Amino acid sequence: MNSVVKYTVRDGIAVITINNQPVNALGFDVRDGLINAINAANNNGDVSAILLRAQGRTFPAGADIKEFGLPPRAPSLPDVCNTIENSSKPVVAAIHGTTLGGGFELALAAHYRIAHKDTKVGFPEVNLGLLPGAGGTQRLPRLSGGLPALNLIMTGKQVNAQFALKRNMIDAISEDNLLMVGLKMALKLGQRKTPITATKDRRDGMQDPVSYQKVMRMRRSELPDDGMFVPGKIIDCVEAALLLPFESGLAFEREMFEDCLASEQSKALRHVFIAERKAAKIPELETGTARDVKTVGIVGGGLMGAGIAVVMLTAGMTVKMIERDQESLHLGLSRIKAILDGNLSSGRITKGAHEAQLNHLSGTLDYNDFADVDLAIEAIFEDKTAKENVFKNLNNVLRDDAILATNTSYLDIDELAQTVDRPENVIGLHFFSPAHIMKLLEVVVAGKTSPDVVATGFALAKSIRKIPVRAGVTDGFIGNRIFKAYRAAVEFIVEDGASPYQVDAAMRAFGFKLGPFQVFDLAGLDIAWAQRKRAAATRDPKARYVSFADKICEKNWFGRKTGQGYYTYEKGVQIGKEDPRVLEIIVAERKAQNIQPRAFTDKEIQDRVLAAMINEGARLLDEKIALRPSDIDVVMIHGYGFPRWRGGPMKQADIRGLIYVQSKLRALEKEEPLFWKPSGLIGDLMKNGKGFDALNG
Ligand code: 3H9
Repeated sequence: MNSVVKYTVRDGIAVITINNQPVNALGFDVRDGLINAINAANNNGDVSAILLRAQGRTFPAGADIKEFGLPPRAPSLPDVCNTIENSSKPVVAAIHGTTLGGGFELALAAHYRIAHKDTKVGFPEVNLGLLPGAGGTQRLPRLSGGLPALNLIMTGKQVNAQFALKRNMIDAISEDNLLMVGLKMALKLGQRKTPITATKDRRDGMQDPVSYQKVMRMRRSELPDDGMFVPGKIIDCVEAALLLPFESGLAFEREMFEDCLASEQSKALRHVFIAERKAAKIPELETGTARDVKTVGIVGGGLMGAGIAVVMLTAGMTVKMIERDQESLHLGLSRIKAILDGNLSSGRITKGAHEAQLNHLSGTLDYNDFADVDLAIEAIFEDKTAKENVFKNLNNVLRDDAILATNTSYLDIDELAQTVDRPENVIGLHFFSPAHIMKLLEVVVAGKTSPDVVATGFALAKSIRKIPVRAGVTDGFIGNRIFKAYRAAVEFIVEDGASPYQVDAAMRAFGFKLGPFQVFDLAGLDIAWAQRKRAAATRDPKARYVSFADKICEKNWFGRKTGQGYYTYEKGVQIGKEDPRVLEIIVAERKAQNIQPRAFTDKEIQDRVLAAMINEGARLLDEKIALRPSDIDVVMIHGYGFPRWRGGPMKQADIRGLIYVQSKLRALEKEEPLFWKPSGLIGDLMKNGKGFDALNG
């Protein structure tokens, strides 16, 4: 039919094969080819039935995300699904891989669905701020019932073939040769005298409308108040499947889909989907070759070291952990074991995997035992001299091709690399705590890091299922530099008149799960205090310094771990209570600085925070610390709780418009010139009529 849809006739069966690698996304060519192929089969007197299948690793994983936002091109996906459903000859969909979104909708429109035993099906549209828009919300409830359909569409989860069969989402499972089994079924259906009921006319799943409506009501009242736009629309569509004739339900779904597609939330979520994948594309991959990493040495058995060890063990690697004394080693190994035991008892891993992971773990007090590791990661406390000593020890024992990684959050990796003979083997692998849960990995490329070592960092990230982002060397890399600007902005706001509790509430209303002062309490106020003290000697005297945080620390109020920080924490309770004594300290500091408190609206707080993050992001781009704006978004979403549906700070800049951001910064610059001075990059982009998106490539 065309280069991505193949049409052949075999024993009276029209075999239509989609071949649009890597995931057979349903772009224009595929849709066009499919319509032509179905029509050709219907017009061919020798064809009794149609087999719809795909080549490569999966049946289509959905509509082509990259086409969203471009002018629509007919035929649309709903047209293709309707053509399949209205085919005069039965269509068997033989599905495999990850049959998702529009791909699953194609299958639902067919007259019979047979899945390879390893198939996963699902509707991940919700993760893109969308809903299934090619009949999925109307056809699935007709087959499997309201609740299973709603669960699948609302959660975006993938379910396996066995589950799908039980819920009537598919009709059969093929153990192996899917093509042959599919052909056999097509032949059988082609010989039937009576036509098969099309999905649109089926009611198998809709036998209990009263309880079904109850479920709908329940679901609506259970909707989380998290600012997400699409879940309510999904409920409306599934409800329409119950209440309306098929054609009207389909029209309603289309309207809802268009609303979602045009929403800022969906634009932001689609941006993040693409950004996450783009982040793995870095220049070093063009020349670098990844080295094999099978054995990993970890220096330090604290929370971070233990989390990293779990990540490596989970990916099937051998882990050696070194500590400075027997007691610390025992503690480190016990931490790892506790996490692995938790994974076993929660069913995340099997007994066999748990046993294998423990067998792959060992501890030592002797650096000589690291002679065979492919990669050593230091994860000790943040102290330059201590880390340099670790590197010197590693330098003495590691193989020439072994990689030395540091998990430092702030220290200068170029300086650290000078302590070893082979600086080209030195890299930063900045995990986020807890390392076995957080998805982000900043891969920090120092001045002399070789492309092979960078390529290894990215390959490693893939095998341990992390999202890697390339960063250059600077104090705090990408994430902590922006977080520092975030901290400064909210401290200024509080010193100028807002309470930490108002700031927290405003940022939660923006979409963060925790406000910044809650995060400070969680991380420990003493850590930032120590950093402030270290930086005191080199701080620009013209820079504004907010002192209430120091005053709180001077009382030994270090946050959650001490039961008192900006909030008071009762034993065993995670959520802190507001504390008037904290407000008194802030009021006293304002007086001492001669600051007349003023009122802030929540929007003003959000705008200032965003302006600070965007400006710091622009500086990072200017300094070439970050490769592209979308990388910054990925870091802030996966490492710092920036709401995914807002797309990240740099996407927010584009959504708000650079003129708006620039004018905010200009106004704020009058208050505090050093901090708020707009990055030159913002002006340059504006001059060329561009947004940050133009730099994403
Ligand atoms: C939809 O269907 C709407 C309809 O209901 C209604 C329409 C009217 N489009 O993730 P990977 C690319 S909405 C375009 O690294 P994995 C991806 O960018 C859609 N491209 O592989 C990457 O490209 P590159 C609903 C896509 O094995 C490459 O494929 N469906 C699409 O880790 C490999 O991807 C979804 O939301 C796409 N739909 O995971 C499914 N999908 O190499 C989204 C992938 O240039 N996709 N690409 O960077 C996924 O969840 C995963 O990609 C999948 C494979 C599980 C399929």
